[in-house]
Amino acid sequence: MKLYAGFAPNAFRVLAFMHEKNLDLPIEQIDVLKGEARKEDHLKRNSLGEIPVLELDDGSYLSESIAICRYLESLHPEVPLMGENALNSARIEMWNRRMEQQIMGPYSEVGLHAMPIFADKIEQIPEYAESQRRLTSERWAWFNEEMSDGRAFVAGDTFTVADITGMTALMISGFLDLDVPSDLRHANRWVNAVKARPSWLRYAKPV
Ligand SMILES: N[C@@H](CCC(=O)N[C@@H](CS)C(=O)NCC(=O)O)C(=O)O
Repeated sequence: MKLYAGFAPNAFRVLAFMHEKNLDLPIEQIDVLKGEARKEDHLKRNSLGEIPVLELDDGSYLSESIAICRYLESLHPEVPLMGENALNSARIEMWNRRMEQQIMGPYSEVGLHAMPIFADKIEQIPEYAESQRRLTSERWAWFNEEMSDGRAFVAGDTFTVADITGMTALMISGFLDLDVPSDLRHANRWVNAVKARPSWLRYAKPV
């Protein structure tokens, strides 16, 4: 197996997931900023022209960060990051979706609609970028309220893939200069905890 990845938020999701599981795979670097993900070579791997992509031993490809994480979790159940029983897995899935849609979503939209690199990918609407920018604060306020019960991580007492998805939003927030509001005590407690993870220290900046 080989992972096509690079310094980009969704690639971070898989790289951090592997790091948390102490899992090593050969990695081929794709430079998103240089447009390498949209080149013909890579379009053969993923018709959407995106990373991450996992190349399997039979030569086929798997895209979508969460699908790749799911596959790696099945092959390497230790350390479990996606749950260990029906209810626990469902709760982690619930929180992963929430972090993806409620927290990471607005950040991704700001990036897509405001960063020059995406100008030829979608029709950028600056007003929409601004409204999504404002929405990030509202969503963090919601998250802060959720975390006010004192739990250590997004889905409970242990670190899971839902935290990694949240960390991905933090990575985008760094590109956009759009931090978590400093007065949100519980949200910032979580931010400090995840920013101390080895996976963050290793992959949240270019390597
Ligand atoms: N839904 C996909 C999203 C993948 C994606 O958006 N990848 C971005 C990097 S974060 C990309 O490769 N963009 C390349 C480009 O737009 O040129 C996933 O979860 O893997």
